[in-house]
Amino acid sequence: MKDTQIKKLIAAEVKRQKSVINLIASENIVSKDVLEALGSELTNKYAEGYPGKRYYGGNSVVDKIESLAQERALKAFGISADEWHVNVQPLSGSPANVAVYLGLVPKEGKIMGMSLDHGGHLTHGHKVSASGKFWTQIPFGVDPKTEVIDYTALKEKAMTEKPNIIVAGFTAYPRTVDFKKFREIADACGAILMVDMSHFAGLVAGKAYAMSPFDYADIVTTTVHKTLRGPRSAIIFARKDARDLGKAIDKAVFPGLQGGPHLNQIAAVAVALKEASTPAFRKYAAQVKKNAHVLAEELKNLGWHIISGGTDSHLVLVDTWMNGQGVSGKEASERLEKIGIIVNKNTIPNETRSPMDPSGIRLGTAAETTRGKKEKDMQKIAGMIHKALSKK
Ligand code: DSN
Repeated sequence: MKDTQIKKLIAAEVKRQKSVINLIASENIVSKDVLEALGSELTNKYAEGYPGKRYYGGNSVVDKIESLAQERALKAFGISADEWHVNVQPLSGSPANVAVYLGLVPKEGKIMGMSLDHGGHLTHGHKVSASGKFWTQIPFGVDPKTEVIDYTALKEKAMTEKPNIIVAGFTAYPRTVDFKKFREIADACGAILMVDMSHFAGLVAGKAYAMSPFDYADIVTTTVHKTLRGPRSAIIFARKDARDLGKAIDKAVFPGLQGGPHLNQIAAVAVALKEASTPAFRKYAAQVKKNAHVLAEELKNLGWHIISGGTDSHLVLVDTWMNGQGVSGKEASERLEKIGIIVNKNTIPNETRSPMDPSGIRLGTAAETTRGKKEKDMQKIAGMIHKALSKK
């Protein structure tokens, strides 16, 4: 690279990444093949439209790439083109979710999504996101005692509010989401059921998540760069039936929200999806979950409040503040960074502090499991976390 400034900064970031224990639940470490596709000449191509229906010439190769990414997306999740439509163009998770609302929820309609401080995502209808500015969020949350989703309260609210769409999914909820219950509630109130599986998509592909959202949802969205271990990107799946949801989604992605697809990114998605369809990936997904379980149990045994009492996924939410007996999430994250452990501060259910200095931290095992870490390593890491957070 001739640009020595950027070259040096990339080298510095690679060095930083290699020198830390990465417990950011939404990050991972992609393969060299994924990087190669991302850095390819495919970035030079404009191809507004979809395979076979483009607004530019010269698409003989990129049409094949996009179609292959679609086929591999179906294969990775064990579903078929007879039942599911796939759009691989969303640039990332937030535009993917907003495209779903743009396509399927009328102006000023209602999005029922988990509150941010209970583990939901900004694009599940929070007021600072486009999803909460153009549509109205009907929030749901967790039971204050068990810290797991309160399905009874959710159903009551859904029946009263009659949302247009219900979003099952999270960024900071460690437990299995019961898609069957969500389906029953969506049917009872007449809503579309969307699952945002961004965080646990790798566990679904690797058959390590307790349920498959594809057995219940109308729409499934996912980012590709978390447990699925691909490039920063997203995919929308729409169930094929008389409603033709896929057609509305395609129109919402382009021309509704985006311009030309990023074909280098789509090629990298295809590479990652092929990797996620292998027996090795299945082993990886199982290990991600085992590692998170050990991390949660160890920290719990060391006296920390683990939200919901544990985890069923790659994610552990730790209350570090513990009503003033511990340290805030910001302080915890800073102390951990000093000893080379990278986490993110996070709100916890019924948060009493501010999002910039909340009560907890979120941990995830996807990246360190890619590096080959096992249960024993997690015990050691839990000890390091405990020591750093207990210092007076
Ligand atoms: N910011 C991502 C996460 O960390 O969960 C979701 O967009």
